[in-house]
Amino acid sequence: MRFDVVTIFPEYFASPLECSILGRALEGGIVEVGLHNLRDYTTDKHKVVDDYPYGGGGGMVMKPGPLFAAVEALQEQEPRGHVVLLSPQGRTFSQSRAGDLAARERVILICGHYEGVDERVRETLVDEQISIGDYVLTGGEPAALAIIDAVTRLLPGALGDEQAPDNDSFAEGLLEYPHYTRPAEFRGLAVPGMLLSGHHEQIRRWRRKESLRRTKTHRPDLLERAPLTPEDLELLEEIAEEEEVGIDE
Ligand code: 9D3
Repeated sequence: MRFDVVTIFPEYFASPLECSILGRALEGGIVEVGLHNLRDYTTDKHKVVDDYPYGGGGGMVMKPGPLFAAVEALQEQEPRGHVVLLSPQGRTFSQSRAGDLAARERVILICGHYEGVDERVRETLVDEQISIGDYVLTGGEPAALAIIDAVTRLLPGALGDEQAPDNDSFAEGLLEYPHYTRPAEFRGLAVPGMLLSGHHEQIRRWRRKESLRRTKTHRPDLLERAPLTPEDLELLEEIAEEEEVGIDE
């Protein structure tokens, strides 16, 4: 799969793309990332990419000309890219949106800046707008990186020998159970005895229960949407009873 990123800060992406799983996926040819400086698609001496808003008011708007020129130049190459504008107005990114993008051969990511982009870019150049959540970034670049990261690790071979991507927390709809490693006691804090018991079936059930407990406490919204088995309902019943005891004591 290939990403093409249109940005006024191509250098922003350099070290994240070299590191860890992303770096290895690039080296192994599992993913390609093309970085395109928007200023290269300007035609004026000062390489201006923004201008004042019609109608007045504060802030600057990204001019349509350079964005159209950049995307049209990229779309001359095969295959055609799915064009995503990173924008606070977009649909919120999620594990399932990552999966949708991972199925595409080519994605063009446009990083916005200033107060936003000229509306004609949105209307005619862009296939989809994506936000990464309800907080204000300085621009679309960190959002583009988050998307490249989440999508790349889903590509076949990207995780190497490490765990399969569909084994993760959000993919299953629950938060992860607590993890421990050596030593068995650290600064007086013990690892739960169950994990040292060697009873694999009991360990599996304990982990599932702790997953459910955490999700109930920290992300009740996820629990509502998660596909729950009859065993899960039984475990949630146990958790509710433990909580009731907690209130009395
Ligand atoms: C006053 C209105 N602001 C919108 C919240 C203007 C504005 C602020 C910051 C417009 C763009 C930006 C820069 N942010 C992004 O380009 C962006 C973003 C984000 O800020 N949060 C979450 N996801 C994204 S994707 C792109």
